[in-house]
Amino acid sequence: MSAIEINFDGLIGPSHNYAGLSLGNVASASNAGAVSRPREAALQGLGKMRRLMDLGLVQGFLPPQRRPHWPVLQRLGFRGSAAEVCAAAWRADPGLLARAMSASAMWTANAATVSPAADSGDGRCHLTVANLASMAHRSIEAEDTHRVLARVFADPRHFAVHAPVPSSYGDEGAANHMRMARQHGAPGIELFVYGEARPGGFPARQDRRASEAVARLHGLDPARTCFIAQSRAAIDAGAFHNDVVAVANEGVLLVHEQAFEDQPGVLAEILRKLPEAVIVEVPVAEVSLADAIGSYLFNSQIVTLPSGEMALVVPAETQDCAPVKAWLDRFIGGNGPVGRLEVMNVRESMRNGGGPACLRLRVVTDEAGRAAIDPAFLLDAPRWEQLHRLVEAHWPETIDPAELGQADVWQAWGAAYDALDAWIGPQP
Ligand code: SUG
Repeated sequence: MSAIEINFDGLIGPSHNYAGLSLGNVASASNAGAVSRPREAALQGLGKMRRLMDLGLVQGFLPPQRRPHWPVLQRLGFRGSAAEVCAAAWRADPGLLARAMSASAMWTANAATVSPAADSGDGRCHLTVANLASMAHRSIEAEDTHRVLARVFADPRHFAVHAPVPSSYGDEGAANHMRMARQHGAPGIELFVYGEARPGGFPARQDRRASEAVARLHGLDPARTCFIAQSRAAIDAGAFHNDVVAVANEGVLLVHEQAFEDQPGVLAEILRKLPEAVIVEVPVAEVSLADAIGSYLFNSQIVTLPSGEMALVVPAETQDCAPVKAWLDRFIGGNGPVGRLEVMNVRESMRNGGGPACLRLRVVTDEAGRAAIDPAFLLDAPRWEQLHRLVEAHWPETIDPAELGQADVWQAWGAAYDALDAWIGPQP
């Protein structure tokens, strides 16, 4: 099967702001209260999409979700007109209103877990929507995410979209899942990384039982599936998702030495299940966990270019951290599996803990599967230009989170969502 990987990036929404909502996410906490720049944020994200398109890759996008999220505010007992509901929620608890206003659906690595046809029991690509149960502002994403994924991947001959697993078991989607295979289209191994929190430490967001449920739903072969405990040291250093300390593409795994609780055992298991795996382990002596997490070295995309060469798509912050930059220069300049470095400016998203890899959901499919995807969510150059213009016209320039309670702030987002909905068009 000639397979292709499509990256579906989250279009950063007009409500993008810094409310400090994610315990255990160091960037989110340290930028809490800062003024955000939603238009610039969305244009930075579009810039990344365009670069990957120009490198010859297939690029899709998922739209931002409407905020404020009225259903959750209503379920919390706020009644009246939109303005009354928001004013009352703000008076009751500004943090509560901020949670209903987050643009966090931009991080589509948390939208779902995806298993390509070559791994699943029935030869279809399976997607399970993530429940994001651990964080209040993220748990409200699942319903709309399910709706949009069911639309994008509606063809049951190629895709199966599953509802989230019950919220008693936290599931954060692809951010805690890696797939390795000789090539995208070949049968591969699937690696599910879960957390076990230390009492008094940061929360572990991924429950092993959720990962096991996803593997069952996708019909994965147990002989080609690994369940891996994330290291507590990594969680406590701020690696709230595995994709902050590891990234894989085809046969290559790039991983920090302190990513997993039983690192030697995990690496041996990977090599046993996929003997051709190439594991690049970054030693703590060269890059500390703090530098890995501060620079988001591992929150990179490794992509296979049409030439067969691999590129590493890193955030600009990696260039500001001397040990990380030195490691990258050696890695790319050496004889390793990755020959090309692409540096991206996604600083607005990064300040909330979302690097290049957080912003994308990868879907491996074949030509027939690609043809079955709703084309409204795929980009070519003219459509990218249109989306760019739409963002320039409708996204606000700045948001001060201290002003989220003011009606004119959130009312302005409505025109942006309406323009985007009109551009995407109705369900075929
Ligand atoms: O869930 N930040 C997100 C970042 C998600 C990154 N995704 C991956 N690693 N794949 C989170 O912690 C911060 C929102 C705020 O504080 O306003 C936030 O939700």
